[in-house]
Amino acid sequence: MVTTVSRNGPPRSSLVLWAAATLVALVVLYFGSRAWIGEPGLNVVPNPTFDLVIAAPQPDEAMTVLPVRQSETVTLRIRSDRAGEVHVHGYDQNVVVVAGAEVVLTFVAKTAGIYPIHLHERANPADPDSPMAHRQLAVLDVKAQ
Ligand SMILES: [Cu+2]
Repeated sequence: MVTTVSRNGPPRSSLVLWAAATLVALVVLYFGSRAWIGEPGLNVVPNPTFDLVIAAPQPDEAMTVLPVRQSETVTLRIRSDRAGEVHVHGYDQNVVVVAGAEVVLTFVAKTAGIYPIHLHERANPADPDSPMAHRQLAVLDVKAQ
């Protein structure tokens, strides 16, 4: 019995590996270049989702900067240990939060600038007549296109 093997190029398994490696390289280049378009040193991803956690005794993310490019969709995933309302000042975006639940707020970052994100809650949660407190959770930094 004679077995004839003919090949026109590298074995098939080698071709699949090269194709997969090339695809991975292209994906890395594509997303790498997109991240690179932002300001140097600023990690800006397209249409970002940010997780905000509101936890006792008070939010401690006041200086957290959330970088976004203008015209992109921003999603805030918010988990809270208390009742209140999260407000993106300047964009006039609000969402009610309750203790133990996660809520999602999505909007388009139409205008460039710096916008504070606050938790609005009663200064004294035990007193429903106490004034509203504005506790800063983070800052939205919308970069002009
Ligand atoms: Cu406020």
